[in-house]
Amino acid sequence: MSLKRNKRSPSGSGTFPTYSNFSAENNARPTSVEAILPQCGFDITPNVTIQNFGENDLTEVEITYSVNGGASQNYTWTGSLLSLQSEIVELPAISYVVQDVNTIEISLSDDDDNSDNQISENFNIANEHTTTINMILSTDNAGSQCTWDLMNAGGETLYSGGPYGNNESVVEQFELTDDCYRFRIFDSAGNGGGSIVLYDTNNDVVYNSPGNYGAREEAHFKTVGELGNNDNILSNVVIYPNPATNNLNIQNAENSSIKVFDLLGRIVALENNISLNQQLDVSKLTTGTYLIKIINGNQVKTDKFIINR
Ligand SMILES: [Ca+2]
Repeated sequence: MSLKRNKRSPSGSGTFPTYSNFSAENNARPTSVEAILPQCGFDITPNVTIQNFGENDLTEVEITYSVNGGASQNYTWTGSLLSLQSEIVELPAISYVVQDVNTIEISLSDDDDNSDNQISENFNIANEHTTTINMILSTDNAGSQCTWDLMNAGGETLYSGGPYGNNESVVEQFELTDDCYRFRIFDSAGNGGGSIVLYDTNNDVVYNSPGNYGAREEAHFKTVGELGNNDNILSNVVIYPNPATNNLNIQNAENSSIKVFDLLGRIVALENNISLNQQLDVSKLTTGTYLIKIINGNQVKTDKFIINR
């Protein structure tokens, strides 16, 4: 079905043009769910984009959502969206029991077209790392804005640090037991800070940022004491450089497939049967954070990398 859009002159003080000839008068639809990074099972606050796909202004939508088929929560969005305008709605935190693969299902209240009211998104359990984690943090010219913490799945803070002086280099080592953890980095001014990397004793990166973490970012990871016993043929995979500019090297993943996703979950690169020292051309990817999934048989390794130019 094609949709005719008759553009009229913008009216009122807004600059958004008005459209007409929609098949429905009152019609909202969810267009995307922001990708959810691997999780330990802490409450999540999903972000869903809703769009007015009807003729009339959209002022209220009831959003119902649940994770892994658990208890539903409702949230009533109110606002004002003209035809085709959209808005990102941050839904209140929802608790759930984490599984290897998790699904959030979101639906909007009944309107003139209920066929487009549902959307869902999958996210994985946190990646596995060794029980010793190293952190290197470099503060910028505003080290007093920088703090961080590390919490176990029970919600207990085991390590924390900051605020710091300017242009300091901070090195920490976390000795952990088998559990799932949440690391968080904060900037009290909301504009990020210096670079930071967390990595395990196999040199696998747990979290890495050149500093553009805004007010905060977080990374979840599981620890497994016996990791590295070659039961996972992807445990020696090395992905570098990070941040990358034009090429990304994927080493020790011979014959695997790789898929690269943007944070909206869209596949932006795909390569099958890769070589031992595979080079992936990422020159066409825009600046930002990406997920790379390496698949070999039933083994999967997921990592995050940044394109920075
Ligand atoms: Ca609808």
